[in-house]
Amino acid sequence: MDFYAAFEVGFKWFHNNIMTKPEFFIGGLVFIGYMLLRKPIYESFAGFLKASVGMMIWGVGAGGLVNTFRPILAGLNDRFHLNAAVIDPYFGLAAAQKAIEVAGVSLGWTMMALIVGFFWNILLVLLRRFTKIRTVFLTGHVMIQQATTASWLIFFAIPQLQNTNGVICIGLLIGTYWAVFSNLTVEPAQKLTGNADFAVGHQQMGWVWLTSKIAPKVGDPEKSVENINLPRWLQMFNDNVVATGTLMLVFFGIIMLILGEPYMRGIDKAGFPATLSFPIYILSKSFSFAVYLFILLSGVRMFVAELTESFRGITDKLLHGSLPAVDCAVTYGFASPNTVLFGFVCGALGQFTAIAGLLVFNSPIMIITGFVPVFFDNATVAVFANKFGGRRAAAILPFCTGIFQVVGGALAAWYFELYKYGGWHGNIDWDTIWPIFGVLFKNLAIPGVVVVIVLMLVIPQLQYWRSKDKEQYFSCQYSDEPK
Ligand code: ASC
Repeated sequence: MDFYAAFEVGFKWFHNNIMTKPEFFIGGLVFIGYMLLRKPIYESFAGFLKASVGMMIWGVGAGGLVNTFRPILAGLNDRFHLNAAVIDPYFGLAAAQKAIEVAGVSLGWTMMALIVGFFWNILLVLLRRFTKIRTVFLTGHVMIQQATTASWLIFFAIPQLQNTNGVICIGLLIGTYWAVFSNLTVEPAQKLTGNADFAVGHQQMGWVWLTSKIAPKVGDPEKSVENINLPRWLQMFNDNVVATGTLMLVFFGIIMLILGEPYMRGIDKAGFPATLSFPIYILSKSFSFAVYLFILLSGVRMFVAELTESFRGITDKLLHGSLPAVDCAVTYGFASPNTVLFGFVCGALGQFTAIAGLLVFNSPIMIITGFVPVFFDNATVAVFANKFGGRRAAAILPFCTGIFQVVGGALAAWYFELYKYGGWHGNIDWDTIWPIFGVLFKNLAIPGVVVVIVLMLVIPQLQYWRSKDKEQYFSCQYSDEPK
């Protein structure tokens, strides 16, 4: 066998066994990271195992969500010609993966794009004297969701990029977003936490920055949410399971009631036997959402813990002095639980108002609230809004965010055709910034991608140019005194 034939066999094997099995791909990465950190082989193996098993558990949760709810969403479409999409990154991930598969592209490409993006982010930090970028995005599960949605935007908008060139394009694009937008959160995050030395690496980074700029104009930081006594019953929503179970009971309960018992019996013969009554069926279906989300989150926690440690090891070694950009939930430790709940409630009100608007105006796309954006985006916006503009900002800004999530999510699900698979990556940056990028890709093709990357890279230059103290910019130490 000559070299090329051997290479081809090797590549095919890698493609079929690793790239299309993300659990082993991520597990393998963790293993390599630990080996680079000179951990003993048995620890590296344990890391490989936990990351792989964590991703497999995650897969069980994600599959359960999609399989349970797709028939109900399909029912809405079938009976009322309403195209319903859940705005949630896990539904969005499942929808984008399905669309990519249907387009005939291997899901392994999205994992490759993720790796390209990660190393591009590191390179941008290594060159920070020129790029002015100080942060490495480390939130693994979010990176998977974002790399997958970005892949679909590119494959959808520019079909000639459904190949390795596309993978590089997507990698550069998503890596630039990770680097530039997490870099935007340095100052607000450092002010919030009293220089705890991390930035936000999540799904609402553009919005965190915007909030820190708008909030002082909306309210007074002295009048904080902390001083309000929220009713005790609201505090039950602090619990993920309670919040999700209730939300889904309301949403899917209404949908199933509208579809009606005979219809549900028709489409779900196995799950709805003749002996089971309709109310109990509704209760059990709605609660199974909370079950799958619970499974999914425990899987996520397991593999993210490994991934973060192995990634962080790599970056610590390579990039001393840069900040890690981590999950938005870390910021909640620097605010009162009141603020988090406040954001969730105001954001949910915003979302419900916008959904009512879609109904009133006969929108061809129906949006179903997903737990992750309505809770985590709005809680994060509230935490920063409260810090820089007090309770007025913490009420108004999440409410507006909720409206943008629904309207932007509906437009995006429609334009990028993911309503066909019942979901859209409904976090706020992905309801606003990314759909605009996607429209540019669709209309300008490859030059559109170049324009977006270049424009993003200009942002840190402007930040640096506008900062008064250039040394402070690179030391990342900010006083939290309001201006
Ligand atoms: C997300 C997502 C999650 C949550 C979690 C919040 O966007 O995919 O699982 O938010 O990261 O801590």
